[in-house]
Amino acid sequence: MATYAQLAQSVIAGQRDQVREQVESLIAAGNNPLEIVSEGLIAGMDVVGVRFKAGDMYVPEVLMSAKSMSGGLEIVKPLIAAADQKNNGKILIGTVKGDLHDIGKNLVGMLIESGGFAVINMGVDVSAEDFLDAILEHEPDIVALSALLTTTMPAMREVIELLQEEGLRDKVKVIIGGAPVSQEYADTIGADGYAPDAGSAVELCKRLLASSSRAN
Ligand code: B1M
Repeated sequence: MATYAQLAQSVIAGQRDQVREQVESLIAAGNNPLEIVSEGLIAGMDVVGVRFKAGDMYVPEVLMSAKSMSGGLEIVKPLIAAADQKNNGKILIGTVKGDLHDIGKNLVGMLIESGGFAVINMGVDVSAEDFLDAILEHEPDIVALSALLTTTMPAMREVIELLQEEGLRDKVKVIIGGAPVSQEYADTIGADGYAPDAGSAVELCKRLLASSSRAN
């Protein structure tokens, strides 16, 4: 059986096939899928982030690591999503305009789904107008916005402002997350909540919908 450290190392090295094999062996040995994600896949990606920042890794290598991580996530997804199938509400999730990072957003979407919510994943580089169109079409309870770049954080404010202009702000909750985002930023732009990680995002969705159903 692979170890979490070996799995993290394969993510760092961008070895997609090896990552998939190691995830499968960890699952076969009875390891918890969420622990495989946090102790192996995310742990590897954290090292990639540090090396990328230090200039020891370049974009093509980071992309290989990202693809490896996604390959591993594909395998654990059905195991996590099968955890709880009841329908707690509908969540629309996307990475905001100008931002192409999707690993964290997909992980958040996956865990929210496993928390019993229906999830519509809009992908990356989603403009405020596209969020608006999707909100009108799908009527979600919550919109979850992800941003990984300080330069794309203002696009979250644009979504909230557009909803205000269209008179829809009180029809849908808006929550935000991503490495550079904070509770303080959520308060500044008038979001309904902030979650630092995927697990907290599930709790936040549950809390927000419980309080809105009490208010109705
Ligand atoms: Co980029 N990148 N990147 N990158 N990249 C970061 C974010 C960076 C911090 C690296 C660094 O310098 N240390 C830096 C941003 C600096 C800043 O603005 N503060 C950076 C940069 C600068 C860039 C480029 C500009 C580089 C360039 O081209 N010169 C460029 C921008 C492209 C663009 O978006 N327009 C770029 C490109 C890329 C790749 C394409 C190569 C690749 C993305 C591939 C992909 O996503 N498909 C990439 C990657 C992989 C990273 C790092 C290394 C890893 C991100 C990741 O996937 N982490 C990242 C460094 C780092 O964060 N350590 C970096 C794992 C993931 C599980 O965590 O995404 O944080 P995370 O998600 C967490 C939480 O944040 C939270 O929950 C998740 C799970 O717990 N969360 C939410 C996320 N979204 C949420 C939404 C919610 C709630 C919680 O809704 C309510």
